[in-house]
Amino acid sequence: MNKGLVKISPCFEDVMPQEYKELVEKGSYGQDYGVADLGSFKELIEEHPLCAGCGLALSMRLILASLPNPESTIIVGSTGCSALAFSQVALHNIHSLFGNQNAVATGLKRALKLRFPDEIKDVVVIAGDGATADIGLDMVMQSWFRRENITTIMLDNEAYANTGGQESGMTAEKAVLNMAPKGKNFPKVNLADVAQVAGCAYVATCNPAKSRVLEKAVKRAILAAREIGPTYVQIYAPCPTNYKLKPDEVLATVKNREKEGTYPTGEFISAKAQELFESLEGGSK
Ligand SMILES: Cc1ncc(C[n+]2csc(CCOP(=O)(O)OP(=O)(O)O)c2C)c(N)n1
Ligand code: SF4
Ligand SMILES: [Mg+2]
Repeated sequence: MNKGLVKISPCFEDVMPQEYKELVEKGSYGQDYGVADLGSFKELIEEHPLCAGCGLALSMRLILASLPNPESTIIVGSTGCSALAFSQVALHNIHSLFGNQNAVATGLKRALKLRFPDEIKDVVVIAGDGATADIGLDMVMQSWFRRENITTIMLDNEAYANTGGQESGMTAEKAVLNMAPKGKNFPKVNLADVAQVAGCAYVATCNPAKSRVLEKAVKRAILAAREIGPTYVQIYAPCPTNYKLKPDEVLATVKNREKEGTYPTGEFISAKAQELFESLEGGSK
């Protein structure tokens, strides 16, 4: 994408929302922007359909502001709450059938390499925990085993939120949800460790309460996927609707989970990724 595609036609200038105008004028296209620049523009504009306080909405806003190359990034989404927000985002994105996101991203990345061998095209999957750790796990794992140059970002709200609150593999043991009224019987899947064993060059767990940590993880993951191989970022992004939190309790919940050690942030950096990050010498924020 280039700025020309989001430019406002003169005849619509008086009806376009202010925040869209700000995105066109001050957005990150072609610049080394980061989460600190949010406030002068929003990559995800306010009128998105996600619930008030949704951890996904906040996380997506931070992810989108952290992309090192937004105009040449293609997001591959999957069915679930996050998919509903993409129509409010001025970036290339593809909606894939639920669970197929890593297969679609793999084909896309390979095709882009052939079609544009001299250009950087980042392919980034953004999908829910159900799409990533359960129904799409086969495709996720195959993309890691085959060392595909794509980044997978899981928005982990620990539930199938969009379908009313079923438990997912990422739901914590004993957690009670609308459609898991007796509490979950099994432990939470440790997909970050699985990603490491399956060949990811870089793995991070983070949350939207630490926006700088999230930004660094997303940038590192995308840069390492470009040069080395698959990368995985897992973001704890609670769902206030299904977990019956007030909208303003979401960030406190994230912080508490980190403090009590039930959802820590962390990184795994392979030797090759370490070499790459050192060679970049802080070149991008
Ligand atoms: C192939 C297929 N299977 C099942 C569904 C129903 N479905 C839609 S969203 C969803 C749950 C999504 O959960 P998750 O990936 O965690 O995203 P969230 O809504 O929690 O953000 C399911 C099971 C579907 N749309 N397509
Ligand atoms: S149901 Fe939960 S995850 Fe979905 S939009 Fe609402 S708060 Fe967000
Ligand atoms: Mg979910």
